[in-house]
Amino acid sequence: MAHIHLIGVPLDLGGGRRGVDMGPSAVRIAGIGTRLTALGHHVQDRGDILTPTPETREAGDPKKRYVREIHDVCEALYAQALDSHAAGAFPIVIGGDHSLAAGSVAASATHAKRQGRPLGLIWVDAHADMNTPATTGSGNVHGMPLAALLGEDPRELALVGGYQPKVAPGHTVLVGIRNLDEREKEEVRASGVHVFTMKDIDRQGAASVIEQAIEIAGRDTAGIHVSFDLDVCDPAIAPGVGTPVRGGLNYREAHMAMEILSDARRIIALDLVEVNPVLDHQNMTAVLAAELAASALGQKIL
Ligand code: 4U7
Ligand code: MN
Ligand code: MN
Ligand code: MN
Repeated sequence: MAHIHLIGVPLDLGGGRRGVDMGPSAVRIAGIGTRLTALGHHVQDRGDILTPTPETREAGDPKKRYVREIHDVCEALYAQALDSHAAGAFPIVIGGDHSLAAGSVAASATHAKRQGRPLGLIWVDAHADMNTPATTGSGNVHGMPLAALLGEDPRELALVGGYQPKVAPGHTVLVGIRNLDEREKEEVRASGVHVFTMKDIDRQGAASVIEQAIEIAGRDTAGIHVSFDLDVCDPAIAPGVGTPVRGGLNYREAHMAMEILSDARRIIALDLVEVNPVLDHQNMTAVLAAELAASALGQKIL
């Protein structure tokens, strides 16, 4: 049984559509805490990281909107999540937009480094989030956190925790990808990360793909951080996201991915991001997020 720390990050500065700041509340209301407690885990809700609203700030550089504020939130999250790791707890970070991963993954990377080994990262998303201020069309920082974790841009996010990079491309795996910007495609190809697109999942099956992802991210690493963007799921089961893309994981594929990750016993942290209650139907995307957390933490069908 695990000690689980829930950390809410009502960050709504990295995306283009308002509402993801309500994600942490929605996922709590969907019962994430009681679902995990029912599995026998000890669950402690650490509350929310204080986050400014966009209406009270200036966006600044149009190629990396609100990056200073996002940096500050990521540093605070870094400290909180690192605290959880140091206490032997398993942090579940509930977003909030995906730019928060520059803080949560940094904490997992530091925790791994303290054990003398690198971090494995599985990025489950319809998008690659590997834009930089030089390649972005939108200027939205939630399209950039993986670039920051692998490299040096946007530098405000790359430097969270005081060092860079956080992860090596050889230990980084993208799963479920189906929507890349043209210039972002070049970045992804040049980076050397392992990519399993939706086409790979269609051809090889979700089980095989997730098993390969665990093998790659788990090899010689201290553990695996899973950063799960709900938009990887098909909009039919996850309508409450800011950037829906057709042709995503179905209900069982999403759960099976989490079940296989749980069985492998290598995950050390989980992000659940981009839940947007304003665009949702009867909180179904938040309920899905809460259910997926339970599957990732040991809920068995039988
Ligand atoms: B998410 C996008 F242009 N690539 O950069 C961009 F298509 O965290 C989308 O995965 C980014 O939800 C999506 O703005 C970010 C766009
Ligand atoms: Mn994302
Ligand atoms: Mn996405
Ligand atoms: Mn700093």
